[in-house]
Amino acid sequence: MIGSMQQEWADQPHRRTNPLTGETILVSAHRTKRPWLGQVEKLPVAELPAHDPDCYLCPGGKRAGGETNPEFEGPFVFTNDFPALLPEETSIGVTKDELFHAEPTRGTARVICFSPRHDLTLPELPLDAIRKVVDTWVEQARELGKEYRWVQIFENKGEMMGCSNPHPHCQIWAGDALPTLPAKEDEHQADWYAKHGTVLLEQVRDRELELQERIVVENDNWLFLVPFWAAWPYEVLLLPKQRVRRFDDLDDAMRTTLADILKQMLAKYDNLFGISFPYSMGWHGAPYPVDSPSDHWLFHAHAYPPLLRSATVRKFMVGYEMLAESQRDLTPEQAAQRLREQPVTLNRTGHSDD
Ligand code: H2U
Ligand code: ZN
Repeated sequence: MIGSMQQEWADQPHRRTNPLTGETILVSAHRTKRPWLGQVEKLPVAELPAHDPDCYLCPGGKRAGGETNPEFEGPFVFTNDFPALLPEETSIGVTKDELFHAEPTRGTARVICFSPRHDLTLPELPLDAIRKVVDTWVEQARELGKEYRWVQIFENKGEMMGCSNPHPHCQIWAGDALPTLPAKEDEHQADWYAKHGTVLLEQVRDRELELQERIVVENDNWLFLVPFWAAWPYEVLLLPKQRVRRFDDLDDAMRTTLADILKQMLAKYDNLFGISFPYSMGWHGAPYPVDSPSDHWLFHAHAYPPLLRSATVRKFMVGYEMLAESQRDLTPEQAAQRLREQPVTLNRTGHSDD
């Protein structure tokens, strides 16, 4: 019985399979006792001004593309000045080469500044401001989903995750192709649906609600859990309690409760090591167009933080991970417990909310 395996899992190496991707990870929790003489990360700079005149994401900021940002008051969306995808048709055709396959692709990229405040991350914003960010995600997904098959909304937070600017923001890359990871998730969810007639992630959610071993925080409409198959130490998965396929399906109540649970989960992250917690977080829903087959899909978000043991000790996905498969030291159950113990409001001081 899975519910009683916690101790064995913590003591003995084993492998777990991610049903969304088919990938397997190695769990070897007994290794956390080993001595550490490795890299110590520098702590992120704590104090930021509410407005930075040199910031290209602040109201009135000058961007690399030559434009000046308006004096925005809520979330502000603009087309990325260095987009990885371009909307124009290209002259590239599909190569008829089995060994060197290439194909054209179209798309666009945007940036969303969460708010005019240079210094307030998502969990530090008031609830109504986070709700506006949620509304912006929904609007953007809807709009771009009319033209593109996949709309990837994601946030890189913190220098450790390659974030270029501390002004809280996220990115959208939308394109006509279904990228590798969502394509795997689509395939595995479709296979599950064909085999069982149920929705894979709804089954996971219901089991987790029964077991209460890996759930971190929940409210009326949502829950955050550390997935059974998590690869990153404090990786979490957000699932809805209702049948939601994509951003488009979120009603008024679900948007408000989404803002609320995000604020709580991200505050827990910050509280864990007493810093503004770095991560990459992003949203996955059924591919567009909205009328494509999506009964097998459940909307969700993944967050992948790089930290392992403290504000300064990070997990490297190197060596075995690059050459064999992902490996983790802490069990997902231990990670869930540590996150569960954290308060849902920020402990960190030093920011005024005015
Ligand atoms: P990241 O910090 O997650 O890299 O996001 C910042 C994005 O902002 C990045 O994709 C874009 C970069 O291309 N950007 C602009 O569009 N205009 C600018 O003036 C600078 C940065
Ligand atoms: Zn700024």
